[in-house]
Amino acid sequence: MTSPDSTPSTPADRIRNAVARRVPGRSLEGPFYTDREFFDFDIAAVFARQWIAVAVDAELPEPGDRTSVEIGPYSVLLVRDDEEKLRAFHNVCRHRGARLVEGDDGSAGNLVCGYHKWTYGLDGRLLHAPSQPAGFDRACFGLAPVHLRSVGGLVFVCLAEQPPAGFDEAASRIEPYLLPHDLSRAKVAARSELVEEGNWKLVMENNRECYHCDEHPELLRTFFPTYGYSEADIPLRLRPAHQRYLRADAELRATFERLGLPYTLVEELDDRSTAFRIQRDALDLAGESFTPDGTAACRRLLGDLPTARLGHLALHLQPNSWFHVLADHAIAFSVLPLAADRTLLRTTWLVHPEAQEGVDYDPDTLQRVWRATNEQDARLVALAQRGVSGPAYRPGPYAPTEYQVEAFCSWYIARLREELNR
Ligand code: 3BY
Ligand code: FES
Ligand code: FE
Repeated sequence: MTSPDSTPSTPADRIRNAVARRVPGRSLEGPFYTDREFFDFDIAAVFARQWIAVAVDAELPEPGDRTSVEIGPYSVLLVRDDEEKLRAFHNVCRHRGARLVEGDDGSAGNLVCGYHKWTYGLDGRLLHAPSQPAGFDRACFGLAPVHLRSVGGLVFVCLAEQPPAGFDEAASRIEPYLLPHDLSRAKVAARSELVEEGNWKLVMENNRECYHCDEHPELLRTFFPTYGYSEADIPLRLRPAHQRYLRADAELRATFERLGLPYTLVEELDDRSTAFRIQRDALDLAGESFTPDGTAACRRLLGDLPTARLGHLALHLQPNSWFHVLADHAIAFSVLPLAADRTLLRTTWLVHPEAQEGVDYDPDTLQRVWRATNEQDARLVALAQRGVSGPAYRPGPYAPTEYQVEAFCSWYIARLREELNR
């Protein structure tokens, strides 16, 4: 690789220059979304360093349950051990490196490698390695652990040896909002894995604004399109919706106060490592759920909450997740990079553990709005990817209502700077 003046430049130089050129308030230059070396750097600087949302507790309800998640080139094995504690390991056998658990979820007393049958306990200890010589020390070959934290039933892992500071503090602020919904005991009602034809950052940026929300007719039945607008910037055509929002919001606040539910907006989207936004927010129409008329999609309420009319608790975290937690169900979204131009969006729908499919909820009704919304977003992300991949693309300006997109990009650039200075 040579630069225009023919001095050799390394990938780190190209990334360093692009980071230095980044204009705040504008979208990122093309290579951030298209270039293989930038993608690899994203894995090193973000996905291998930060706390990454990968799953929900409810995906592994019983001891022995296991699942695996791919984070770029890493594969992480999640298991619930005999003490019901969730653990994460690198999904790599300590013999000759075979992938230990392939594919979907399952349950097992032990983890047996499919190659030469090395056998690990659910705590990662190597229990059995056939035909090794006397003196072979099994204690030296346990599975390599990965840091794991469950926050009110949402599972995060960190691949770094030394996780970034601040996560526990953020978790302790987020957890009180989540606990009334009792997500760690909830049941997975549905899951979807959508491969989007775009860079992971385009998926995230798209999630951080409602400037494009006209593309979501199903969602907009109940989701207020004024999300992200400051009072002064609300366009004329959204004023009637805003009036409805103000009324619903006032009523909701009274409910939250009465029930003692935390609801105030916490928005810490600055460049610190653990950046997040959390807020209980009103929904339109019946105000209960993401359905055509806003009424609950599931009759049994999470945590046996006393009313379905709680709007939605919206939680957005850097770098890769968002959640909508309602009275009747919750939806977890995690974004996992596959390649510079391909991204996996995992969506999980949760309901009360005793809610019965076909009796308390219809799975199609439960998923309809966000399946449609995800597909619509995937189309927009693919459009954006095609545009930014061409030579004519230049970074463009964010509108005020896209301030959370800017916050995401500036947080991301801060992570690249950290990595470049390491
Ligand atoms: O999931 C979200 O938070 C949404 C949906 C619409 C725009 N975005 C803010
Ligand atoms: Fe796992 Fe040989 S690679 S037992
Ligand atoms: Fe969208």
